[in-house]
Amino acid sequence: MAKQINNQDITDRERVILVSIEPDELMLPYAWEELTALTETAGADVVGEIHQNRDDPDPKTYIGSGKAKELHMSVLDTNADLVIVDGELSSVQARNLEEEVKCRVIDRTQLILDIFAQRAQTREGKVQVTLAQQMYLLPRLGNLYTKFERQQGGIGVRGGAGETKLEADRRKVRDGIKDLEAQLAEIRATRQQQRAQRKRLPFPTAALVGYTSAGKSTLHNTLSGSGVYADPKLFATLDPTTRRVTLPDGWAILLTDTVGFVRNLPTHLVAAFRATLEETIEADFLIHVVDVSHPYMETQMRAVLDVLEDLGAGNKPMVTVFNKCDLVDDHHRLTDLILSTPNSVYISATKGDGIPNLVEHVVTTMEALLKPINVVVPYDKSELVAQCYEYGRVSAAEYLEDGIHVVARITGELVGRIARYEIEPEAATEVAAI
Ligand SMILES: Nc1nc2c(ncn2[C@@H]2O[C@H](COP(=O)(O)OP(=O)(O)O)[C@@H](O)[C@H]2O)c(=O)[nH]1
Ligand SMILES: [Mg+2]
Repeated sequence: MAKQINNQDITDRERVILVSIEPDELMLPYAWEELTALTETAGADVVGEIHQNRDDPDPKTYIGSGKAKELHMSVLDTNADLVIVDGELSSVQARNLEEEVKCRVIDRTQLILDIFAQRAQTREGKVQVTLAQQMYLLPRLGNLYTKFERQQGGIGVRGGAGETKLEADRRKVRDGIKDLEAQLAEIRATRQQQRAQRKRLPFPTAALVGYTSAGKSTLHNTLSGSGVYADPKLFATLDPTTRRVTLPDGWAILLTDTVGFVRNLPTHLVAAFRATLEETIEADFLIHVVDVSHPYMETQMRAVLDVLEDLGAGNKPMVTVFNKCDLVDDHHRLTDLILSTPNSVYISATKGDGIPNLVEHVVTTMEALLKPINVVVPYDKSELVAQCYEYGRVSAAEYLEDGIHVVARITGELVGRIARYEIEPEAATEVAAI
């Protein structure tokens, strides 16, 4: 079994200073917004930002030494615990910068890996993230040592005499990677089976997908409010990113917030990222949140749809939400988008504009997923009838001698439990006539 590496870089509510060398002025606000959203997703607070405009990072300290001094002052002023650099650091840069600012320094990749580690739920997801963490570590091992590598072991030690500590460590990590890859292959072989066994809830479920900082978490909060769960036991097993959303007529869906797509995701993190999206495969339908004010909106939408397609979630019903409409002055553009995108709405998650319209679309999408049933449920199984009321839409119910006759539309999961009491439509009229 692989060693589980969980959330090793960031702990709750750490105070973080962000560092960027983004040279493109147009992109800088988006870079800040994204890195902030990622930091908050990891559970930390941003207390400062330091920018240096440069095309290439400084090979020794990432930012120039003058900026590094400024960063050190900023760390002292804000009492920060951690610095996060919006790029990839070599271990030389990380070590030098840490010495300069007297504070822990991590890069964007470590931050993303941290979030993935927090969010991965399935065994496959966890193994996938551990694998990405090991791959990140491997090329950085060399620089963790001084140039005087120690000789390790002697005769009889695996690897033989003369193997340096560095070589031994690299070998250990490589062996670990091989082992994780083997585990993945084995998990994939049995995946279908596991999915079938997983206990599903009778609620319709939806997942929020879209780019980081599109506004998924804001919308998740807006929609779920602080609803009290009807059945605490049922929800005790849910992960904290899933909440119940009560719809206007009293029915509910379960809504999961996902990590979100990341701008310029390092390629070696793609597999781990996909593993965190597994809940979207389980969801009955998707809510695709798009930042309508973003200059690369179309590219981002395309990327999201392509990955969903690859994951086998391409055919799921989807509501497209053009968010942050408060930042768009061109009203025609918004209406054109709505007209050219099926089942779409525009909203402002922060201002609350368009939320009732979105809820209407959610309701219609959910209703289309319910399946019709016509059953006579024996009295000793009457809890099934209660569930029809709670999780579906009951159009008729009648207490008969041998059971409760119910005509309703319910979720696929509940259909599985109740289908054996199904009656023929003709039989139904007979029953009703008695
Ligand atoms: N102007 C504006 N900002 C928004 C809106 N929705 C979200 N934001 C901001 O966008 C940033 C990212 O939002 P967040 O919900 O964390 O995005 P996520 O990464 O998709 O979960 C936050 O600063 C939000 O306050 C909106 O409708 N209008
Ligand atoms: Mg979020």
